[in-house]
Amino acid sequence: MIDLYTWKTSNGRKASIMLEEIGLPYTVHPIPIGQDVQFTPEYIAINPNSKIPAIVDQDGPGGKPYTVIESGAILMYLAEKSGKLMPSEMAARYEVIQWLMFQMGGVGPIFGQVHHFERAAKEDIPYGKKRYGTECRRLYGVMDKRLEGRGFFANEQYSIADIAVLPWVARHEWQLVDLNDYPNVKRWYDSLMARPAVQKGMEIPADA
Ligand SMILES: N[C@@H](CCC(=O)N[C@@H](CS)C(=O)NCC(=O)O)C(=O)O
Repeated sequence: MIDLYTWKTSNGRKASIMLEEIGLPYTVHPIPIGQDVQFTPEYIAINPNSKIPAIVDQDGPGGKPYTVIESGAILMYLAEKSGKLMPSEMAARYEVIQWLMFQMGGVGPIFGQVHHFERAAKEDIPYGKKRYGTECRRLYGVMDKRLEGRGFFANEQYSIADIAVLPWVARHEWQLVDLNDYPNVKRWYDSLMARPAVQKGMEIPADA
């Protein structure tokens, strides 16, 4: 059994989509970050960085409980544990890792800043909107090129790289992005959103 500590955000949903895809049983522990639950001593004991998501695998390596923080590391851990959504052959595996890192180092931080300046900032800061909005659209352009003639980010296989990017693209309206401007991203997005596991993972945490 896996304990998932999460909230209704793009990073949180990467973990819940993955858990739905691989079919491992898990218990959801909602961490409402707007109420600062991530800063409680109980949660800091799980994630010293006070961010969601985190998982505790009660049946971790050596049969002992094992905690994983950082959504990219969680995806890699669950892929290795389940033997799914990450190829074992080296070149194919590094295709997945490259695009996973592209999401972790680029899409996540930049789109997160767009969300902040467009939706959360208490004052209007045109410089922040322009800087992060421009980079966000550039990243959509990179993704559109990558997905030209490809079904998925890495190889011809659905992988944790796709799962990492998807919940961020799901917020394209927050980013003031029209997916019709990026037809390859749109095709990829529509095909993934049709997957029952993705639909279920995108609803976690439910009723919170
Ligand atoms: N690099 C981290 C980022 C996690 C992250 O930023 N989580 C946000 C929600 S999407 C959070 O917990 N925010 C709470 C806070 O900043 O206080 C990961 O990928 O897991």
